[in-house]
Amino acid sequence: MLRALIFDVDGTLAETEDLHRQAFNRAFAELGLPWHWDAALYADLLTVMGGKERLAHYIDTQQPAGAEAFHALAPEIHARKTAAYGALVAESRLPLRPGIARLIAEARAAGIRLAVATTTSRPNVDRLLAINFPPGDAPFDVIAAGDEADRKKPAPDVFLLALAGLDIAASEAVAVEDSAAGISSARAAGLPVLATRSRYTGSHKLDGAFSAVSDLGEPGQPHQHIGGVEWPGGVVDLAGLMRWHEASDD
Ligand code: XBP
Ligand code: MG
Repeated sequence: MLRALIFDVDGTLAETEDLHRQAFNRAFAELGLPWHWDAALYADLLTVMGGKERLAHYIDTQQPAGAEAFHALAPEIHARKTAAYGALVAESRLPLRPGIARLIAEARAAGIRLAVATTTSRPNVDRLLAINFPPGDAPFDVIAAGDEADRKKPAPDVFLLALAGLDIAASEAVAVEDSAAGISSARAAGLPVLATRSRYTGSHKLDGAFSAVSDLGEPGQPHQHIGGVEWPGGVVDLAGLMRWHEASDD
């Protein structure tokens, strides 16, 4: 029986990733570091999940000017990046992706529980939810985020943490993800995955997902089907997910 949906955040709930990129650039500029990440470089760096880990990977692989300052400055860079990201999300009133609010509302109405499993830091999740849900009405029963898990995606840790918080088995939930590393992480935790491709995961193979689509879709605004299970009218809704889940139990 389907009892919960577990959502990734960056690229899945919202197109956050370019704001992460801009926030890193703001932090570099504030600290006088001569580094700048353009969209093409950021797409490459995104193979490493987690902002602190991504930064260390950049220093190790690109050895940019000023790299010797990195180790002493790393916590300060990341703290400034988190502050800048929060400001950018609020300034841009970053919306949820198509179908996310609808599916969340359908799940709440049906008593299906909701969780988040993300690599991003907890304040980033809180900020996105604060501008998209009324105060005191954030829909998630469980949020597993950032360093709360021992290992970042593609390790299964953060999805296992979400499942433990929900106190359910992986067979009772569906994960929603946008990246290859996220799909691997959820699959390693035993979860079936619905993939929605995002701006920065356009080139990712979405192998391992039982269905891959451009987004959840809305009535009158159908998604594009990419692979696997297809959804009537180009819209993923709770009824369709429940039908798929029941059939996959056979
Ligand atoms: C995507 C990520 C995140 C952000 C950066 O996470 O890799 O690390 O890019 O956030 P997900 P931090 O798709 O799992 O939500 O700087 O806070 O780590
Ligand atoms: Mg993601």
